[in-house]
Amino acid sequence: MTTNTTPEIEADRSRDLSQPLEKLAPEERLKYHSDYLAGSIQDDLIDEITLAVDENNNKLMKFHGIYQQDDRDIRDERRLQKLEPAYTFMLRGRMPGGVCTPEQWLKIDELGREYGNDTFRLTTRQTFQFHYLLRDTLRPVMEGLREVGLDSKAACGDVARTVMSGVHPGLSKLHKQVFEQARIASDHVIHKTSAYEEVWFGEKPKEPRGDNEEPFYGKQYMPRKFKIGFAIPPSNDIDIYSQDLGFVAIASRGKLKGFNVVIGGGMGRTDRAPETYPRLGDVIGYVDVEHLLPTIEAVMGVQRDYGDRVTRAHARFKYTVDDKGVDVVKAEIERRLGFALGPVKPFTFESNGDQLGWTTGDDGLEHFTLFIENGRVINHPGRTLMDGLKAIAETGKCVFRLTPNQSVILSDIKPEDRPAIEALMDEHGISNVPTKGRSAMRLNSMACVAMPTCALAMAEAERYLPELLTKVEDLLEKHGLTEDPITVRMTGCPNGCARPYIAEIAFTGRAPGKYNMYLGAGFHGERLNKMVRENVGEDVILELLDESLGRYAAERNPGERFGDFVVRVGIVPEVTEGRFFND
Ligand code: SRM
Ligand code: SF4
Repeated sequence: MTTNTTPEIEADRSRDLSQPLEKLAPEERLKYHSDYLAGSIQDDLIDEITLAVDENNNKLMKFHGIYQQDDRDIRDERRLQKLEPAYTFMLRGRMPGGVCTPEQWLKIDELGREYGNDTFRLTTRQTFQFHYLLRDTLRPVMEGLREVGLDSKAACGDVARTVMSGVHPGLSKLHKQVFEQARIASDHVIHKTSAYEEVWFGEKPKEPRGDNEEPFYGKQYMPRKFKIGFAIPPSNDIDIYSQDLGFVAIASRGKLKGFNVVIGGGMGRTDRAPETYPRLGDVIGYVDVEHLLPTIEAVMGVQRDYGDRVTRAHARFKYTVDDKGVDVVKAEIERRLGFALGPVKPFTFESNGDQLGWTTGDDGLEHFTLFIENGRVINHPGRTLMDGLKAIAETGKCVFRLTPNQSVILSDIKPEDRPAIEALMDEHGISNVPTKGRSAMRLNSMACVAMPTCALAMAEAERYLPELLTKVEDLLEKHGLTEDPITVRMTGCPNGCARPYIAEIAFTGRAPGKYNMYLGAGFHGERLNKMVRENVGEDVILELLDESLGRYAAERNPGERFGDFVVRVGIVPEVTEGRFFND
């Protein structure tokens, strides 16, 4: 680890890696003694007494992209019957920039049908998840993914997660160049341990795992998860200000030159714990493309060495940035880089949503962004989404690009292939046209998974938001706002997996049927929203929406966004600066 640090950083080493292990969080000891994440997972996979794994292996399996869960819909019933919980596993794949070949899509579809209850889920970080996997099916699923060049490394755990990248290839000449950098970054930050191959594929490591197993991470990996994303203006689809480390692409005459560097974003908070809070990242400077990897190492290195390893709730980079101060952290990054960051280059964002429907790129290729409500790929009567996407993948005529808004772009379609794709979409009832039940607000909505699989959910999200929106759509119709894009996001708890704190309207779960309600974020994710009602049910939510949407329809300025309007007219009170959050 680095020894020559900036004086300010050196003055506060109370929580860094130099502390004795016994003073750190239990997870730090677990990682240290885990033989680089192998633990005893292999033994647990064949334990015949239970269908679960033990607590430590459960934590280690997260680094392999797997979470143990139980079906919360039947938890109480099983407890009464004195049965162990209905244990299943969630497996999250790694998919930098969300790019998925038709062959990969078909394999994900096949595995979802065979092992995952006939469904799979697209996530807010451009990847896919299976739920309901039984422990015995984890290895076949891993093998299936491997057959098509996919894995679940670093999809979870205290490492750099799936790297996000602006998704739409038709919107910018820069897309290909930026995606390539995102892919290189993803390969660079991925953890190197051979434990993954050993546990899931029975491959013995060539050498015993020793001190060089993880040249960057070491035995204790990062203090917590670390998230990296690349945005391509004017689209802020990846919500750059919510990333631990973000890169805003800067170009000159269509050629990628470098990136503005954004540090310290994050969403997670805990109710009634003001020491936890969402934070928007700070734009601290500019680097040329050739300095991308050193910059990532420098920024991650600061968090690796100075992040809090005692209190996990305080271990995200955003708290390191606030505790030390942005300027101090920036100076330490520059010291590690050996040069000063350049001045921030101008850029403009317009939206953090997806551009839905058909777009034609400069190269003549066509792209169709298909809205997938809350990322759930499943068949419904009259809308056989899973079958339709499978049929489209079978044509082999498009690339699948998973968007940061849980949807998919059927991309790179030759004009002569478009009629065949459209015919399949029609056949399976897939369409984005904003009509009743397809308001622009719904098309700009996201909900996290929540019940019944998420262990942390306190209220419904994915299963409830569509129903709530149907009621809100009556209000939209009443006020003539059906076609106005307004972002709305819901999560089952305050952790913020659907990035609710940067939605114009947001709900975070408090208890069954009860939500905190937030209003007033910026349309392109540049301003946090603010809590306007605490722990309220549907009646209060609809009443406040009726009033504020009604006023918006009647009193807005030309082109004014809903989030800006509710701030301007004081429905969201006490705004003193552009970036705020206060509950
Ligand atoms: Fe998340 C934990 C689902 C994106 C912040 N998140 C979880 C877990 C694994 C619950 C758990 O720890 O037991 C959820 C699994 C539910 C399930 O049944 O599948 C879960 N998070 C998701 C997904 C699937 C939501 C979705 O509907 O798409 C997203 C998967 C992304 C991916 O592909 O990697 C997901 N989670 C996010 C995001 C958004 C983002 O990264 O852009 C955030 C906010 C950004 C951030 O990290 O600050 C997010 N998830 C959290 C947190 C709060 C972290 C914190 O700093 O406090 C937790 C809880 C934790 O880590 O302790 C969490
Ligand atoms: Fe679970 Fe909460 Fe994340 Fe929703 S926001 S998936 S309820 S952890």
